[in-house]
Amino acid sequence: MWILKQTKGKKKKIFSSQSKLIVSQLNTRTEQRDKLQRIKSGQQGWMLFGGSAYYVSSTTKSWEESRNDCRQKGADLIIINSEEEQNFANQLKKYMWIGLTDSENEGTWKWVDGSQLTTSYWGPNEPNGNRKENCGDIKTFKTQKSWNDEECSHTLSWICEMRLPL
Ligand code: MMA
Ligand code: CA
Repeated sequence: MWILKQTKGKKKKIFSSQSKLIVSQLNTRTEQRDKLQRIKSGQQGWMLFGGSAYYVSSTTKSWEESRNDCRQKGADLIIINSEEEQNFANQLKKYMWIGLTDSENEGTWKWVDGSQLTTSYWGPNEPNGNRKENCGDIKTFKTQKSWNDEECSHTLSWICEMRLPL
């Protein structure tokens, strides 16, 4: 809504606080749209696969710090919920953190969105770290069963996943 303000006999048009809020919400939405557009166009180094965008780091960090980086990008560590997605991640041929942890309850592996692990792709003899290794990574990527449990403080590359709006 416009408001007409009378200042020293002069009529002045100003925005009401409600209008200002709408303008700022529109600016936020415009920024979000443009950011998504840059991600979808491949300009930002994200790869598109099956309705998500993926980002593979070029540096290494602990699992927690890797996760923080993903979240700061509006994403999270990858959640692998299909064979296609597992194969996609493997062919990147990188030893890297994924969004799996059993830190909360030893032996109960969960994805970063809180969902239970259904189909798993543990490498031979993995997971083997018991209470010492509570974070998941892709390690033996030459075979489909590539996951390993690792000490969370270990520094590795990581892969973020951002679900894209339909
Ligand atoms: C490393 C470490 C473990 C993994 C073994 C497999 C020596 O430890 O990555 O998590 O299980 O290698 O050989
Ligand atoms: Ca292990």
